[in-house]
Amino acid sequence: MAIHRHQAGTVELTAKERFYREVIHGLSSTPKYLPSKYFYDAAGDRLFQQIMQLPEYYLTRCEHEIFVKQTKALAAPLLQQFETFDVLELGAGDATKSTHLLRYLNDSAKDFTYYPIDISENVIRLLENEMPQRIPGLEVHGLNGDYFDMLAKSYDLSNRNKLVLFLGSNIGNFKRDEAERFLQALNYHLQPGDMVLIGFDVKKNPKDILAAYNDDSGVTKAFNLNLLKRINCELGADFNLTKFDHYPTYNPISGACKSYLISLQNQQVTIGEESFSFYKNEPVWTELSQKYAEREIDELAMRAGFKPIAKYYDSKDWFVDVLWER
Ligand code: AVI
Repeated sequence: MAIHRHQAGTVELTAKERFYREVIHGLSSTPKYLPSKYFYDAAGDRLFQQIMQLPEYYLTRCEHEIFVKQTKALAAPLLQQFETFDVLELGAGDATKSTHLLRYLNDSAKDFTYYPIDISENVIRLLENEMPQRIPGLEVHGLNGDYFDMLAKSYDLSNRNKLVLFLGSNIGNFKRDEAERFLQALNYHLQPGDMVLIGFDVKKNPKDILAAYNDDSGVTKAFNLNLLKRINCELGADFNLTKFDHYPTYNPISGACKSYLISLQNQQVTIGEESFSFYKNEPVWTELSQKYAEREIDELAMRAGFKPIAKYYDSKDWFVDVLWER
């Protein structure tokens, strides 16, 4: 694939070139892996919407319950501490859960602006249209781009205190050291007194966790295989999807829930000019969904320089949203 060269010899990769490079790097590694961030093309977004409705996928329902039943408690520290503020949501998606909190804050007649941040332009456009209809009077300013670039931009737009939402156990898709670095970077981009509300999936009965990533209807399998479909469509590969199976695992000690694609036979796959051999039963690691114990979450707060303020569990204690202060 041709790479674009700019003045002074700097190389700037397009999104497609980066995708290609990361796929080639992952499949050239031992053991093979593919980055889960590439699950989310239009088909992947639709499949993830279906996953969130599955009876086995408890995460969304548990966090939704927290936002519905504990709205007042979630809002209390914010209303006590700030006169005016901004609410930023990283990876806002359809903002279903945050809508409950935003409606409560809006009804409290506080002066605030909601800044949904997402890498999808489409998501931002939809939220800018929809949110004021859901919550009349809500001020919405969508920011389309990289989380930290957009966070910095939000300070250019207003220097009010921030509440940053990072919900849905998105933090679980980072390795533990990556999560720590991400939270340190988040801390670096905030001002003293700012707050973050982060959704963590907690360690629980391993069977309940595994079932969430191995649903009976096969939606999670389709979601995992869609990554190969995307590589076929966008990078001209020739993966045969019927020759790979979905295999999730959960380690109750480490809390790592990992999904793999298993090659069902010895086979050769071509991506552009590259060719890759897969042996029968060879795994390709595609996703980490890390689960945390409460003590591990507190440690993470400390290592990233945040002060824990409050914890909001659902009624089963399966999911927690933690409020930390910078
Ligand atoms: C987006 N993320 C938090 C989901 C998770 O649970 O790791 C993605 C997902 N993968 C399989 N099912 C859902």
